Amino acid sequence: MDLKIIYFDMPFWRAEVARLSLFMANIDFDDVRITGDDNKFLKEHGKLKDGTSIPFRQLPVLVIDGQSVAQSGGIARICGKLSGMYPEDMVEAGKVDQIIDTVTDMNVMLNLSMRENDPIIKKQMRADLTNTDLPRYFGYLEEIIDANSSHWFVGDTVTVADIAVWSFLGWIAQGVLDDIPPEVIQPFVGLRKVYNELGEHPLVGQWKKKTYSHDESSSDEYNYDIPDRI
Ligand SMILES: N[C@@H](CCC(=O)N[C@@H](CS)C(=O)NCC(=O)O)C(=O)O
Repeated sequence: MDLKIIYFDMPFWRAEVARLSLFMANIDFDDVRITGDDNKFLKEHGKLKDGTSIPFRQLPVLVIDGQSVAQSGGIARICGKLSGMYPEDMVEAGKVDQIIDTVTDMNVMLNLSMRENDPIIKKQMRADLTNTDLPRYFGYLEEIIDANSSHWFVGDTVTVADIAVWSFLGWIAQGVLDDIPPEVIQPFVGLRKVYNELGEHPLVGQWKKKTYSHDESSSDEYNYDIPDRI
């Protein structure tokens, strides 16, 4: 099977959930990282310069044997099935989906503030995220972990749900989002355990070493490393 994951050159959860699950399962894939120029082209034409279809003109896109599939959730499910990190049981699978969709919801909340140009409104949005929205969602996620008998989100092994949360938390924990302090995660012991246990997996370490920026001073909201532990 020929697999290609197309995304920007950054370790954002939408792509990482696919890239890392395949990497951890030792499944070969082409890790295509496009430039700003490629992005302009795909916005205009709905495809890359090599003809690869980008259905909604957004990324990530997974290309399987020449067929493009868009949308982070669907891509996570396919990569999870390929890598053995997505349950076969319908209910367990739904429990993984609900986590991925919640990461999407949190991402969308953050996006609103990222698109805000007025600095005062943006600061207020970030304060609301820090004081209310993120802790509320982190609390719901924590309740789900607490209700499971293992310390993972679903079942007793790592699923793509854990990878999505790990990657999303890493983005927050790196402190690259102005006015969202990494400390917002600190009260959530169960979430930190998922993060730290997964981050200590040797294959995750290998993946980070191979692909993450190691510029500690970077304050780019998109180009960042993530901490080993939180
Ligand atoms: N609904 C899509 C959203 C994907 C998305 O927002 N991708 C962003 C990058 S993280 C993107 O392509 N942004 C460029 C744009 O929309 O112009 C999904 O779930 O994958």
